Amino acid sequence: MRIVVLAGGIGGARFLSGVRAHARATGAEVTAVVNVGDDVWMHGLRITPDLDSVMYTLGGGIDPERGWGRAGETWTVKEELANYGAEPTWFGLGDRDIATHLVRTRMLNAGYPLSAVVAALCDRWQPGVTLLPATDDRVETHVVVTDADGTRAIHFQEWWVRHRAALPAEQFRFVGADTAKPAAGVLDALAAADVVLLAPSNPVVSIAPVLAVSALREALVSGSAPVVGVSPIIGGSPVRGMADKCLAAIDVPCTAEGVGRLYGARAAGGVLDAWLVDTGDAGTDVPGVRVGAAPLWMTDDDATAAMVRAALELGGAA
Ligand code: FO1
Repeated sequence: MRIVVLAGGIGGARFLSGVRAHARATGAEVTAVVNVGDDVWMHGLRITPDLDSVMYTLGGGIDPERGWGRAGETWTVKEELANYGAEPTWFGLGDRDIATHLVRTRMLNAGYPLSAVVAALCDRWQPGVTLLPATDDRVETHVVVTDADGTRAIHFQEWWVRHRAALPAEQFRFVGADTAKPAAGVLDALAAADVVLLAPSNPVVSIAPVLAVSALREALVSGSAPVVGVSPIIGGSPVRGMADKCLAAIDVPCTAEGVGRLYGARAAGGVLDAWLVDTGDAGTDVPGVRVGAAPLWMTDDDATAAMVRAALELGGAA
């Protein structure tokens, strides 16, 4: 069986670890199509947070508490940059992590597409799934905010890290999405898929920027593979991160039902065939979508693998 997973960063990485566990037990092949909307230039280096969270998590290099960056990290370069007053000082680049960004930036500057960079980095990390960026083009999530300086769009990382999403987001813009094309390998993976899973990632700033690549969304909705989403909201709260603040910004209720309706039924212009919610949200109703319930707390790989099996069964792909 060929499984394609659309995913963001930290929650997506944890989910993919369970998908990989299921694949190892069943011989399935897994391709992860990962959000690039968080990507950013910092100190002249191209940073790709969601791709790195997935690569480090599946490759065994992640710092498990943070969910980003490397385990056993040191921060000497960050401190030295701060001593020079080199802004931004609010974004932490670890010494080990910087090596990844240096290799990436050098390859991008040499003309390699991001998908080739990811493949090269994964040569070292061996994540055990095929890792693809949603697009090789520049798509960045910018957030429209208003504060004493007036109304302006700031990069997602500034909103998320510098302001801890405390500035109310008025709008999310996926800059570049209107002309971005799916990365090399993405359309082939979707065409060959037996099932497509939407990871329980942030629906607004992780899954939406992936679906904003129009040819990717088109391939998803016109493909033959069932599309099964896994709710990132349990009992009205996000499993992790600040999905509640993102959903509030677009007036979507922070519920499994609200997110399921945001994604919508494939037959009604949305993308879902099925929607897996936590057992506590079993009454969820999404018109035109088959709703199933299973425990959604990703406490370890076995628990997550059980979620994956439930999602595959719900999609009729087990
Ligand atoms: N998150 C923080 O809260 N503070 C940081 O200083 C920070 C630095 C950072 C560096 C590299 C990287 O790949 C991720 C980093 N993140 C940091 C996490 C990042 O903002 C988020 O993981 C994603 O963008 C949201 O999913």
